[in-house]
Amino acid sequence: MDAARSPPILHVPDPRLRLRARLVTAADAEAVRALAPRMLAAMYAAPGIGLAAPQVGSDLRLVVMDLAREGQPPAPMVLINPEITAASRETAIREEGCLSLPGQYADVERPTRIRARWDTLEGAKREIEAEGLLGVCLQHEVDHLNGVLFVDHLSPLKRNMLLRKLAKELKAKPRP
Ligand code: K1U
Ligand code: ZN
Repeated sequence: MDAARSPPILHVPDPRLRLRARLVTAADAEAVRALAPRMLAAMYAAPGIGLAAPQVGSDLRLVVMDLAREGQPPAPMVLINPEITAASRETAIREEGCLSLPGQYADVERPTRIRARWDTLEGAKREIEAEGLLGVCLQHEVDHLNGVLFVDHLSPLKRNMLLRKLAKELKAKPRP
């Protein structure tokens, strides 16, 4: 898929980022097959390691990710109806970014280990235990499907500082 044809990524405060996405059903199969490669193209072009459908204005519970390290072959993942089914009581703090809040980063506290399940494009069921960047990215993307942004995990003071900084930067440098 040509990155030039990838959909634009919505930025905060676009209200579509705050909507709860709906479950993908069999009737959505064609839409998902069309959207997933376009989302991957948008994610690679950004660049990022994940992208959720609401970030491109879709209401589907659909996520793409690629956590391959630099120099490694691409490892695109398409996750349909992903769910976090268990989370550790233990938490860890890790820096996060978000393609809908470009240039903004903050330390976020989340469960260290999770179990997640989803359906694949081929209709198979996947279930994994994840920690580290994979665990954080899965939690971040499932949050997007529920209208939650990483800033919602910060104190009101930190969140408002970051949102004000973003608004100032986006005003100074509007998208072409
Ligand atoms: O969902 C998103 O907004 C994508 C986001 C995913 C994410 C990053 C870090 C922690 C949790 C979730 C990003 O991809 S931000 C950009 C980024 O992390 C990155 C960009 C280029 C190279 C490596 C990482
Ligand atoms: Zn994000």
